[in-house]
Amino acid sequence: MTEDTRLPDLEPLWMPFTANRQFKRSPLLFQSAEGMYFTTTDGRRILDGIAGLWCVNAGHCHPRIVAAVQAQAATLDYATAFNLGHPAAFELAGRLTALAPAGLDYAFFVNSGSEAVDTALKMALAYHRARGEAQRIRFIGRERGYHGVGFGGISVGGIVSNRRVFAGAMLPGVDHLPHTHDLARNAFSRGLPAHGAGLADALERIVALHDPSTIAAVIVEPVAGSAGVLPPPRGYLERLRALCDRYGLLLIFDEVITGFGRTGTAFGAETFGVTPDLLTVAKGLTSGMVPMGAVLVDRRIYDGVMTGPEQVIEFAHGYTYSGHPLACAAGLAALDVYRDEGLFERAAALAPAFEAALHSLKGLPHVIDIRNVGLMGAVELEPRPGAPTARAMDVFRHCFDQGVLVRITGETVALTPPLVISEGQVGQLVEAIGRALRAVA
Ligand code: PXG
Repeated sequence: MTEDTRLPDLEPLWMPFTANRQFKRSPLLFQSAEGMYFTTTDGRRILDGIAGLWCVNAGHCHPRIVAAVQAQAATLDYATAFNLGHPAAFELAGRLTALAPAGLDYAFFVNSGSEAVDTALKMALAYHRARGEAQRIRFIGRERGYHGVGFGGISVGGIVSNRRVFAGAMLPGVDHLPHTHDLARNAFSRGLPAHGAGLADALERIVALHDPSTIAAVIVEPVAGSAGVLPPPRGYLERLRALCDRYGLLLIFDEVITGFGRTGTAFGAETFGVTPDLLTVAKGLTSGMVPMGAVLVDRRIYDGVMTGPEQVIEFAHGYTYSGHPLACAAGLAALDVYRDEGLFERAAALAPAFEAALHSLKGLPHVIDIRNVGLMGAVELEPRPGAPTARAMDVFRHCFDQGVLVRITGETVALTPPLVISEGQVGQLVEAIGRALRAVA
């Protein structure tokens, strides 16, 4: 229990993905935010190295997004998206599909990345069934994949600790590709690693094992995010695409993290030149201002599902808050900001300096790998013997004490700053990590 009387009682909140008891003994709370900075309840300014949680791509409290949400809240607070609607939802769908790779011509709105993933999986089943291939019910995910926390998402996901407790209750018929993390061959790669395209060929073995005609879709993150920033080996995504085409499987890219400029273009699909059949987004869609996700869908899939009598619902799926007016207002304003401030181009322009700064940490104590693509970066540490993740947690705390927020996933320190970051601030982030690494050695 906290003794700071300025804070409310912390006990009643069951915190997500948090060691609750430890946190409540030494809480860290934010009071406000602006641009690249948070301010804590005890008045410290913290440079945000992780865009909130890979989402605030336009920087905190961007005035244009704030104004759009405020105006929307005072005009139309809520409108159901079932059999009714409001113009902003249709407008945002048009803006998103225009931004997406050619062919992804439809958008379905949800409220989170987890919902986007489960929606995409259901769309794959609906599409195959509508084509008379109802036996295609299996999904293939990937080890170390993170696809949110719905039952679909944890089933295709490959983060062991997120699955363990629920292992008996997941979707049946799911298999996993091997992950692409290969320290022996790829450590300290700059950008996409050279080795590992052949790991995609495991799909051929998995497909043969289960009979290709039972598989609905393959889902991967173009760059695995939560598993510690694992950029795809050169040629890997192309091979996955070719194999999916060969066996009639849909390819889903989960771009909840890689969407909206993170890799230097609108989507990882564009950066890596591989177009999926379904593409999930969330986070940066509203620059984190209002919860919202979406599935961007190939025209073939939409057309395939639009069958049967016209008065009958074609896809029995949706959420009370699908296309919520506040989320749509935030999404439209965020897309305006990304365009008018050239933030995707800015991310691409800054990426070489980001890469150079990050790789300057090579040689510091216990650094066993450094990875980067666009404005995503990771420094992997050697685990402390007998105390897994403890070293990385110490780095987190040292950085925070220096006024810098980084993200720890396992033994990896991740950086994924707002796209408005300056080169000087990139330097500050990396210097703080460097000092922390020396201090915790
Ligand atoms: N897919 C991907 C690729 C994600 O990264 C989700 C789906 C789920 O989104 P929601 O909105 O349901 O949380 C995510 C979420 C981390 C971290 O630090 C990353 C996420 C969530 C929490 C922590 O790595 N990504």
